[in-house]
Amino acid sequence: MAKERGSANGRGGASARLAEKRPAAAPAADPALARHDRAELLRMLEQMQLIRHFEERAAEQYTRAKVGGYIHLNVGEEATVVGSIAALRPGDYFLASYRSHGHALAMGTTPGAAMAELFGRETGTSHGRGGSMHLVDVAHGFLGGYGIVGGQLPLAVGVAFAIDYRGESGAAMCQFGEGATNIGAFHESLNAARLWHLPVVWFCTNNLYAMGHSVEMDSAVTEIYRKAVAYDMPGERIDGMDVLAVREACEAALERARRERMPSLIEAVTYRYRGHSMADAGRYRTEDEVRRWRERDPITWFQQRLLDAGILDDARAAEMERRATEAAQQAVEFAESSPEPDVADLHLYVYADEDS
Ligand SMILES: Cc1ncc(C[n+]2csc(CCOP(=O)(O)OP(=O)(O)O)c2C)c(N)n1
Repeated sequence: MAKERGSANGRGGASARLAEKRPAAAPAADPALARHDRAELLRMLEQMQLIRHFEERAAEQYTRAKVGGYIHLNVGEEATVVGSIAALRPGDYFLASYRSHGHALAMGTTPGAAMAELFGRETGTSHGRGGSMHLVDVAHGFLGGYGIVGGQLPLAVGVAFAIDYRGESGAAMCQFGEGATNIGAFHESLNAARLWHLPVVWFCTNNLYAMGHSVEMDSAVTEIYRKAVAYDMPGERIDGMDVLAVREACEAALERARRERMPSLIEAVTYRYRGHSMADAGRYRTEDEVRRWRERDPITWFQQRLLDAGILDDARAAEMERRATEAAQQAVEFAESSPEPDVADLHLYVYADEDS
């Protein structure tokens, strides 16, 4: 059932081919825009801008030693974040990898609570106990970022099983990198989901590298969507720099999950501009490759489409940019001025209590 849509395929050199694919100018008529509400389109742009600014401020704060542990940014991958989450409906759940600041924000976590969690402050989403790799916001349906590669996949099976068991109408969406598709839990999870007809969408963010390993170095099958064939479920490769392509593929897959109890595997091809985490010299890729992907920037591209279609004008674009910058700055100030957890509370949140 696997198919490919709108992207290059084949082993080797995927990065170069995908980077060259985009036409320089947006087409005069943009039918994808016409399928969406104007306010929704602007909201998606606004979210991508916020995520970009939040991430850049987070990186800056990390270099000032305000953030402990590691941070993994999804700068460059914003269309995969916003497109997939825009496809969710109330009652759906989302699980992600450790590269999940943007996911938390798109799910509705306030920038202040997300930044405070990075700073390890009491006002963070997990009272500062989780940090960057373990953001979680159950009230908004965000069931967490996970530091163990692929650790979220078996959990998503459990969430989808619970949805079915309780007779709920939603679905679970589970994001992970392409590196995670080489571990046992990926295969066990897809198998169980298909076998038990669970309402789950597997969303692979293929940014072409797992730390310093290119996809060609670590996966026998480099077109990740084709791994769906092994579990007899639909698989699709999409352009992860195109927020609307991501949203539409995810909407279709979520609908299939909710109505037909048929899981799917979506592979969104994208690129992280920054290093794997903050300490990464990036010797495994060339500056020219990074530059070519930056030319396909998902935010600039989407904004230009909205300008070309008359949905946005320059003044409003500048105002949106200003608001995103300000929101990220306010998040830093909120985190900075928030209290550290009290040492007397050290024992809290180790085990769930009956109310949680
Ligand atoms: C089980 C496990 N093995 C190894 C690691 C170390 N590690 C952290 S991220 C990473 C690469 C994962 O790459 P990918 O799944 O493609 O996601 P990306 O970081 O590119 O978003 C590795 C090997 C880990 N966190 N967990």
